[in-house]
Amino acid sequence: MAKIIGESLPNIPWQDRPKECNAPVWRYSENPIIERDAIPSSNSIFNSAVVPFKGGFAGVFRCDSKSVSMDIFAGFSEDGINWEINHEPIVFEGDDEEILKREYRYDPRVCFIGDRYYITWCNGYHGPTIGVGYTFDFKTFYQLENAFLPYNRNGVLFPRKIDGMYAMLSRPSDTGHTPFGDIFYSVSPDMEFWGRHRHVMSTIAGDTSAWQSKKIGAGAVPIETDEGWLIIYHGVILTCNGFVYRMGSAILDIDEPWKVKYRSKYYILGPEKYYECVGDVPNVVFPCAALTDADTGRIAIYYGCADTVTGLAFTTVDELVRFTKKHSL
Ligand code: BMA
Repeated sequence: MAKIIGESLPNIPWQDRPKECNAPVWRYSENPIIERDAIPSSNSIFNSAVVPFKGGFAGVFRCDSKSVSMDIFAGFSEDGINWEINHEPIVFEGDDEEILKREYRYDPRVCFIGDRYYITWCNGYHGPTIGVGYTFDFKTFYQLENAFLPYNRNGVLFPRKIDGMYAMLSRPSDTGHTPFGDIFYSVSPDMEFWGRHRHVMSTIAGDTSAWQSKKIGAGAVPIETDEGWLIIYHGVILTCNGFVYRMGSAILDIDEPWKVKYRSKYYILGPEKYYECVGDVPNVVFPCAALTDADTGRIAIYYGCADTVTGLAFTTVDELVRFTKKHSL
């Protein structure tokens, strides 16, 4: 039995796997949990991240407005399923006006480290790069330096220091919709200066695992397990009708996370349901967060659906580790 190394979360949202389902990840029966118009200004609410907070849950949500401006909003929930999202976007405080200038912000991740909740997101600064900020209470937010030069997306922090350094996965990209992309690992002593960049994993050429043949990007904050860091990421194939986004899993070495121990050849969730296949951008499932309960091994995955609504899906550490090892490339 694989084990999560982390906190217990007895109130993690949960549903047992339906009897007829033999997939490694199964959807919440009432998906989507957040509709596109959950706040008055929103066109869509999707690629978003949540964490346990004060006995309930808090999160940072990507809400695109009715002018289709991309921004990030704080939200709160008692059960992780029913969310109250603020009607105004996050306003960051910080030391440097240059960094606080807002172009656009999207695809947030939230990671608790030490005494605070760090937020990373795709931040417009003469092209997309990785914005970094933090909060203690989801009311006041502080913005730090961008982690990297543009162009970069999918910056995802590890939930603890590794070898004395903060650590982050990211995906160097381009100004547009990036028809390429591999995952890299970088470290920082202070959350400001990032370096010692290491290649983690590339796309898979040919038809061995074609769902991840075009580009890949880290999704949820890595889950520490006794087998290594379990990561849930997205993989993309280019079809005659454009990109299709699916969810995959891999296990990274615990001390040297740029070393991939196992990586599933098969996707763990793909766009199949109506709300995943039809929306502003069809055929997208895009994971940005996972809640975990170390006592039961339960994992609840939050993912964007068709760039329009937010879905919830479940698995267990044992199931996902077993699947990833059994079908490893
Ligand atoms: C990526 C990002 C995501 C989005 C996805 C599918 O490049 O922009 O925010 O969900 O494309 O459109």
